[in-house]
Parts: sequence; structure tokens; C-alpha cells
Amino acid sequence: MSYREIAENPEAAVKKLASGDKLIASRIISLIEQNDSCIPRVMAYVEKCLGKAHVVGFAGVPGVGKSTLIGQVIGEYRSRGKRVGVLCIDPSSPVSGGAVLGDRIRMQQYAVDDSVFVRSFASRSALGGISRATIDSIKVLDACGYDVILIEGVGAGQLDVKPLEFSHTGVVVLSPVSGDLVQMIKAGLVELGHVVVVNKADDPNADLMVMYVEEAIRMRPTRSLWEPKVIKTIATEGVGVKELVDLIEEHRQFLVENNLMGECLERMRRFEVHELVMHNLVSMFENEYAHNPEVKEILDEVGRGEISVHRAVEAITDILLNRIRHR
Ligand SMILES: Nc1nc2c(ncn2[C@@H]2O[C@H](COP(=O)(O)OP(=O)(O)OP(=O)(O)O)[C@@H](O)[C@H]2O)c(=O)[nH]1
Ligand SMILES: [Mg+2]
Repeated sequence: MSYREIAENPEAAVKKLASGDKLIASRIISLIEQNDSCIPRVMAYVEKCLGKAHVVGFAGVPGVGKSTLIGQVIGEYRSRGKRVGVLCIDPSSPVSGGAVLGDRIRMQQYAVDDSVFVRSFASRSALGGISRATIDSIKVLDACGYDVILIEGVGAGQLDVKPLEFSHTGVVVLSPVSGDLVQMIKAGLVELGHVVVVNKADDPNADLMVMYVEEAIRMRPTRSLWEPKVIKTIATEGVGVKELVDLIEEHRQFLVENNLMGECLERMRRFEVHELVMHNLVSMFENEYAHNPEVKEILDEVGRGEISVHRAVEAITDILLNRIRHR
């Protein structure tokens, strides 16, 4: 089906998608990225075919080895006969922009494998690293019958936890050299990560890091039914990858046995609504801020030092709230 045919007949397109057609998944995701006007209609059908995929989010600071690890995890899942979708949220910052190309090259070997789907997204316009496009694409891959969907989040600057909130299973990736354990604890990642990976275990400090993480897990303030698991890997050599996938599967099994898959879905839906409402509000306010003549006047006054910054903030906030209320 061509792009036009998808737009003209979304029901037929989604029927084809649900039969496992990779090409149509790819086309729908391109339409999503372009924010095509047919997308709300297409998504309405997609949403009727959801709930089968296991979504696994990977979070960790840049360079910790997420892409390398995901590359290995794809291989392990393929050897278990699973269809795997991968969505990488690219850092849009020019600093880490080089990694994007690396990700694509590393995962390119799967381009011809019909059972593996890999796509990168720009995180520009993203809400904390997970954009509307990513969320919709997860749904498209679910509807297309991918058993597992791996999401690589950006970790630019600080740890990004959003991919974990939109996952059934959260994998937090650390390295013995990154010294980011404090950051991880601060971000509450021990809570969010169901599996904590200490990658780059070829480093002699790996065992120490594992000890620290296990200690952090023991000390965590809130208890949950699932005790986070810690594992060492050497992604570049594939060491520990089978065990990692075993743990991810163990967590999925735990969710199924405790009837928690539905709860996850509910959490993800709530999270999605929250993200979109915030996105709408921020764009509304930003638009008003940028174009409102009264705001401009106050900014000029504060610039000239005629009124205080605090006064300006109050006045502008009032103006924006009023304008939005009376739209
Ligand atoms: N020594 C060692 N190097 C590794 C290991 N895993 C990954 N690397 C290397 O670490 C570098 C970064 O790996 P990536 O997989 O790109 O890391 P990433 O977390 O995806 O990075 P960003 O996408 O930029 O956030 C690459 O040069 C990898 O070859 C490992 O287990 N041991
Ligand atoms: Mg990467």
C-alpha cells in the first residue's frame, strides 16, 4: 500500500499491519513522524489491536553501552524465535549526534531480517526524551505483532527515566567507570529499573559497582513485590546477554502471573495522557508568550530595569493564564 492508500483507507492499512507487514509498519511510522493528518484515523484502528507486545525500556547515561547491548539482545531474542522491534530516541544535541550514526550502523545487520524492525527518532520536540511519535510507534509495532519492543532512551546530561515509565520492564544500564550511581539513586532509578545492568564488566571495578547497586536496592525506601535484579554484562563480547534476556523474561512472567500486565497498560495510558496534556499546555503558553504584545511590553520594561524580575514574572503569568482561559 502506498502512503496515499494508507491515508485513504486506514482500516485496510491496519488490517494489513496486523498481519505482520513490516513495510506497512514502516510507512505508518513515517506518516507519524511527518505528523500527517491521517494519523488520528489510523491510530484509532491501531488502538484496537494492542496489548500483546512486551515493551522493554533501556535507560542510562550516554556511552554506557545501551545500543551495543540492545544489538546483542536483538540477537538473543531472534535465537528464541521472537520478533523484535527497536525504537531509538536519538539525542538531538549536536554533541552526542555522532552516536546516532553509530547506532544505525550497529543495527544495520538486521535491515534484511523481516522479524526485526529498527527505527530512530529525533528527540527534538520530545517530552523528556519520549515523543508522541515514539509512543504511537510503539503501538504500531505492537499491532504489527512484534513480540518484544526495545526502547533506547536518551541519557543526555542526566538520566532520562521516561522510557522506563512507558515500559513493562525497565532496564537501567550502568558502567563501573561512569560513577553515575549517585545520579541513579537521585533519579529514583532503583525504583524504576526492574533489571539493573552493570555493563563494561571487563573493567576491574565491575564487582564493586554490583555491590553498590545491590546495597542501593536493599536500602530503597519503598518496597515492591518485584525485587530489582542486578547483572553484569560485556556488551561488546555478548557476555551476560543470555542471562539478561532471561531476567527480562522472568520479569514479564512475574507481571503475567500477578496479573500486572493490565496495570502496566493503565499506567502507560495515564502517562501518555499526562505527557500530551503537558505538551499541549506548554505549546499554548509558549505561543502566547512569544506573540502577546502585553508580554512584550513587560519584557521591554524589565529589560530597561523599570520593573523587577519578580514583578514581571507575576504579571506575565497572570496575562498568560487569562489569555489561555479565554481562548
Ligand atoms: N570495554 C567495553 N566497551 C563497551 C562495552 N559495551 C559498549 N562498549 C563501548 O562503549 C561505547 C559506547 O557504546 P554505545 O553502545 O554506543 O553506548 P550508548 O549507551 O548507546 O551511547 P549513546 O547512544 O550515545 O547514549 C562504544 O565504543 C562501545 O563499543 C563493554 O561491555 N565493554
Ligand atoms: Mg546509543
